[in-house]
Amino acid sequence: MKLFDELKWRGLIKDMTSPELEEKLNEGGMTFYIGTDPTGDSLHLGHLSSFLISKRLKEGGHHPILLIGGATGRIGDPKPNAEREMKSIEEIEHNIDCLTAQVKKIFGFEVVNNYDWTKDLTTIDFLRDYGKYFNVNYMLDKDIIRRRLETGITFTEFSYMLLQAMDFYHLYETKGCTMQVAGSDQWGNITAGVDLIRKKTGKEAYAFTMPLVTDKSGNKFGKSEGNALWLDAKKTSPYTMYQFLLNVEDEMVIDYLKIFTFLTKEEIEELAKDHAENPHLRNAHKALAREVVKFLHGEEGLNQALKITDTLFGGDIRNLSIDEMKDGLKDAPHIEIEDQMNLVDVVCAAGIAKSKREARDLINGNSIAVNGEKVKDINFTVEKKDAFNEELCILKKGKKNWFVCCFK
Ligand code: 545
Repeated sequence: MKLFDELKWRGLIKDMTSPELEEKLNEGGMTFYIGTDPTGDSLHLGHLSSFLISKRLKEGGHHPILLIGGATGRIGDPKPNAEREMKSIEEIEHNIDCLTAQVKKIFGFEVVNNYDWTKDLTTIDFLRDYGKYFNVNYMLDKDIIRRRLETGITFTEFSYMLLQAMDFYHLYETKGCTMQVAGSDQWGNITAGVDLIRKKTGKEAYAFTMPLVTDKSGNKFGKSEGNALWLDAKKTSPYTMYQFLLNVEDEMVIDYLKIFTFLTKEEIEELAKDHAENPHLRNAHKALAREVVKFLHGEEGLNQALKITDTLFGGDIRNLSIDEMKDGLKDAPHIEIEDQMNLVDVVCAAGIAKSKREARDLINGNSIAVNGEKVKDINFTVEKKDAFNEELCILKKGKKNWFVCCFK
């Protein structure tokens, strides 16, 4: 399949600057860039889709540049509703370091920082060499700016689009970069760059955006209970990422396979068929979770996610390290117990049984395991010295109901 058709099929093209781009994309050989501001110390799942495009384009014979917005991050891309809080320089610098390392690690592409070519530009030169190319009416007509006119916008944020436009022009001049790619929220900033290049050089540059990824109700994808799913394994473990993807909405799983994996059209169509016929097998979900976790965290991260998943699905908790236990059981009920406590009381305290009698019945019925071993003795004492790392005592009821006891 040709690159353009493939991107279309995956649902990765929303707006394009010109229809010529189809052929340009298919031909290969363009240098392009995608940018991100250091507003956080890690990318999350919501950003991943547009960064993955850079890999797809690279495979199609184009040359990627990843830009970290050291300059633009000091200003803040206007949000449609309100002015951003300015971040401290220390925080921005920290985020730049984290993000640069992260994108290098995940994508291995050339990374540039726009602070390098803007920090020495004087205000006078800025106004003469760039400001003069922007009619304020043109700027006011940009979607985001229009949406901010009611609530107001500072001159600082209003100027943001000029900085992003300057970047495109700079990369065009210094690196022969002729295309910019991003999520659709960036359309205004991107076209400002295309227009600047045309005005300053008389030449045409290109861009396309991809739709922002959403869930089936149209909400931004990539948050679970208000928490972002970070690409940094220290912030979101491979297991947590795996579980999130394993549980995406059935109606969306095929779309996500197209957006987030490098599986081929044939493979995805096969999974779509399987998902339609045997939804309970969750093969499409498993493929999505497996592919994304493997891409982000390698075989090792995937194996860890699978090991925790399998263990919690009826396996032996002793197979896990203490960190894996904590990771896998972070959403399980947690209770505090004394250093030595009768199992019957622990079972009640954990809410596993409503009465001592019920607790005894469960223990007698062989339903309770402590630290991986079935306990049938109702006089059993749960003791700190037997706990994992003398820290965690793990109870299981039945096959896969887990409870974590921590000592006071
Ligand atoms: C700055 C200078 C340039 C080109 C681009 C930029 C950044 C751009 C922007 N992009 C977004 C972003 O989010 C914060 C990430 C936190 C670590 O604001 N003005 O920086 C997102 N971008 C990826 C996609 C996006 C966009 O990084 O383009 O659409 C999200 O999917 O919102 O010369």
